[in-house]
Amino acid sequence: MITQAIVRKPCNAIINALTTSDMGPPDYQAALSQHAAYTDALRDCGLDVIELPADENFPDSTFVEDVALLTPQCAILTRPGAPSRTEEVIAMAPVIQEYYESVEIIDAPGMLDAGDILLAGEHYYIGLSTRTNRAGAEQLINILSRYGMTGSVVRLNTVLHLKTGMGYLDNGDMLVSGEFTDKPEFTAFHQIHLPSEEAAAANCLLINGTVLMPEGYPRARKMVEAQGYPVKTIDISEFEKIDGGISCLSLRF
Ligand code: CIR
Repeated sequence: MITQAIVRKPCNAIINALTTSDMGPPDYQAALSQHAAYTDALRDCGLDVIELPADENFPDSTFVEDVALLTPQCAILTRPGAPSRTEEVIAMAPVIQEYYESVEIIDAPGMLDAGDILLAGEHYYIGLSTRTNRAGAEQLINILSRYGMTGSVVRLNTVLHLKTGMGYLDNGDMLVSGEFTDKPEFTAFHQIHLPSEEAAAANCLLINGTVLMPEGYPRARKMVEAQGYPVKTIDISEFEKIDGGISCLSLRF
C-alpha cells in the first residue's frame, strides 16, 4: 500500500524547462493550478502529500520522479542525465533521508533518470536512454540486488524515458505504445496497445486501486476501464508541453 507522495511546486522558470516538443512553453499560472489539482488527486487516492517549495534554480524541478527511486527496501538518489538537472538531487537528498534509513546513490560516470525505471510486479526495468547510461543502470542493478531485488535493462530508441512510452498496472496488465509494442522483454505481460495518437496516456499511475491518467485520451481511458480499473483523469497539458507525464510529477512510497 502506498501512503505518501512527494511533489514540488512548479517554479516561474518552468517556461525554460527542457522539451523535445513544439507545443511552446507552459503557462506558469495554468501549470500551478494543474499541479494543485494533481496534488489533490493524490490525496483523493489516500496519500499524505509532502509539498516542497518551488526551486527557481532548476526549471525542471517539478519533475521530482527523476531524482530518486523509492523502493520498499531503500531509496536510491539518482544522477539525472541532463546537465541542467543533475544537481536537483542535492535539494531532494535531505527530504528522502527523513523518510528512509537506507539511502543509496548513483555516482559518476553513471547517469540515471528514474523516469527510465518501470516497476512491473517485482522487477525493475531500466531504460537505456539519452538520460540513463549503462553505468547508471548497472549501479542500480547492483544496489537492487544487495537488497534482494532485481532489475534489467531495456534499450530505447525514440522516446525520452522508458515510462514515456509504457506503464504498468496490476496482474500483468501493461500499457504499451510505439517502440514498446514488440519488445521481447514484455511478451509475457498482458499488453494493452495504445493507438499512436494516444501514446501519451501510457504514462499513468495505479495508486491504491485507482488509475490516474492524463486528460484527453478517451480511447486509452476506455481500454483501462475495460480491464476493470477505476480511472481518474487529470489535466496536465502544461506539463505535456515539456515532456512531462502523470508519473513524473511525484515520488510515491
Ligand atoms: C526533462 O526533459 O527532463 C523534463 N522536461 C521532463 C521530465 C519528465 N520526467 C519523467 O518522465 N519522469
